[in-house]
Amino acid sequence: MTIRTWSDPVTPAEITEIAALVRSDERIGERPRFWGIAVEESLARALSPGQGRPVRLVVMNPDAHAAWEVTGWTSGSDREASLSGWSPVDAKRPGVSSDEARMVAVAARNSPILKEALARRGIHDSSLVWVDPESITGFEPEDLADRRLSWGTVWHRESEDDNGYARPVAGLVPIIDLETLEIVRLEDHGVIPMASETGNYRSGTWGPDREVAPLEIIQPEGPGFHVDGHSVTWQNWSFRIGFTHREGLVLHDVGYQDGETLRPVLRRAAINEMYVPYLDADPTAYRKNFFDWGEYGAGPLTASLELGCDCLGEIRYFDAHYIDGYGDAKTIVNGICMHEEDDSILWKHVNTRTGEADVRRQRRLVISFFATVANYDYGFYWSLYQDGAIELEVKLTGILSVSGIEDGAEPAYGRMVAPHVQAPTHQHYFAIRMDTAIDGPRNRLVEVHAEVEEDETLNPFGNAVRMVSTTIGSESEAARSNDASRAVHWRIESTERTNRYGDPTSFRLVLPNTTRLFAKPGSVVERKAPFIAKHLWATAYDPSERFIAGEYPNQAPLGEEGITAWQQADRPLDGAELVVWPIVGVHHYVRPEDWPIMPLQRIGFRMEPDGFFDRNPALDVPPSVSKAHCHAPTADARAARTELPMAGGGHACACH
Ligand SMILES: [Cu+2]
Repeated sequence: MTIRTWSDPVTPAEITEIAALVRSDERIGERPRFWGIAVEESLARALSPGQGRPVRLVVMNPDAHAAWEVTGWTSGSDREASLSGWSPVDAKRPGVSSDEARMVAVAARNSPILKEALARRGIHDSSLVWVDPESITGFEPEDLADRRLSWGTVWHRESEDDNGYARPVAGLVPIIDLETLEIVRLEDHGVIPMASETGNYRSGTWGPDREVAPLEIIQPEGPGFHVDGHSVTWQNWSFRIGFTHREGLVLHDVGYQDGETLRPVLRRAAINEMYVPYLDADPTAYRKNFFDWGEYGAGPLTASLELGCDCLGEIRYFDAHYIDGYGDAKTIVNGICMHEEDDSILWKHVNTRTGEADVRRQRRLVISFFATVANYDYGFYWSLYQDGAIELEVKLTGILSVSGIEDGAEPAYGRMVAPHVQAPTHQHYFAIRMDTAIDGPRNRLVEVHAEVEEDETLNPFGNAVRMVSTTIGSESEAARSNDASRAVHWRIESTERTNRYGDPTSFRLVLPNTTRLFAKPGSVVERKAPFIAKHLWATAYDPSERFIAGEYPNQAPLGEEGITAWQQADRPLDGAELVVWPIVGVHHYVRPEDWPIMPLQRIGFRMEPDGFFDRNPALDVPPSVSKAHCHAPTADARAARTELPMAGGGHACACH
């Protein structure tokens, strides 16, 4: 049996024993709400497997307008479970659990004033109405600003199994007190006709399914990875899988076995925050700007892949656990998926003189999870490659967050997707946190760009171009912008190890050159998430600086916490325990084809060894051997296939 290590996800037994201790304290009142238990990693790192672990969670007493951050220790080989501290937290600011959201939704749709407003729109069965409580940060009405609040988007379904996000009830905005579950205000901006076309997307709605040929991925000898508890090795890579309430999947201690040496690359990597602002002044849309991780939490939003597996082949799943809003341990069966994928060509050359072809197919190990954030579905796929590269791919799908629109009107800040339905332009920003450990804990961030050689004696033909490297010396310089036209990229260097050319060993960080924020200075969107203005941030590691928008961004004072506040310390970064924060963003100018369900969009980034190795580290990948031949077989070839010898040295086919 594998003994739990410090980085393993919090277990149901740990959640249960800690929640029991919290419940025995009378200050939490009759109907406490819980949020966000996770292991305190900075304290846990020094522990031995099997020891009790430090944890932190939030508990709220909605009747007393009070909340606490509770710390404690789970039981283990060395201790009984215990609580160690109760620190008051501003009761407005803890994230909203799915259970709290459901309480609000039920209370709202049973509210007489909402029913009355629905009746004005011809909706008399409120059981078919959904009210989604949305975070209100920055838009709290002044006279209600000390309450824990939410505002609601309102949706109508034609039947129980209708797409719940296809028929917006336009013009209606309830403001809801999350503690008392009352609608404290109801804005009605006027009746607009409902969507007149179905938004259903399930098989058969729009005609019969097309035919597709079967496709199977078979690994007859099983997968190429080895798993021990939450520790994984694959090819030369090793890492441990973690999972937190706030971030979902976490990768710990990612290292690369280079001969006899296990060389560290990343100490920790996770999606730290997601920010989604809508860029439309419509009264039901302008408040839409969400910190989906800090205001809700990726952990509980993680989809069980039992409900619909999105991986193909030999898959290893990991369950994930979280505390629900009532303080009970919940398990997401198959929350994390890990599998190997064929990924086209690793390297190839044909010697045209001799006709010899050398080709190696690329393989990657993919560790992924999907979070369903109300209407949207986000997949997060970390890939490790045989050439030492690490990639994050974010996959966006699900249902657009739409608004109603008047007859004959044209959407000024969006696109029409169905009759009486428009989808506002919006953005999705993903803030990734990586605690780097390139060949050890001390690293350096270097920005690289291309520049023409201005010295004419050195550049007589005008074509000489330098790559200019600039060390980012301290945090005041560590808010960086991309510029693809100057080939901007970054290097994360070891300050302790050099390669055979005397250069620091390093990894290159390549980020997509995406749009940034357009909202005006001083706007809520601009002040709430200042980190989206740049593509890359860096800080010196501090265990208390965990989340880019701050510990509790829900109803927080705008822009006062998080990375822009931390960086004012201007700590030196050269040789620091470096934390880098790439911000990748999608500017989503919607297409009609994104409706009624959105085909996958992708965004992500790549880290690749850059002087980390002395040469291509994947020269030892053998030619692939496949039983299946990849050319479209002619009838003759099909007949002859059984007689075709495998070419010497395994010259199996590799198409691309
Ligand atoms: Cu979008």
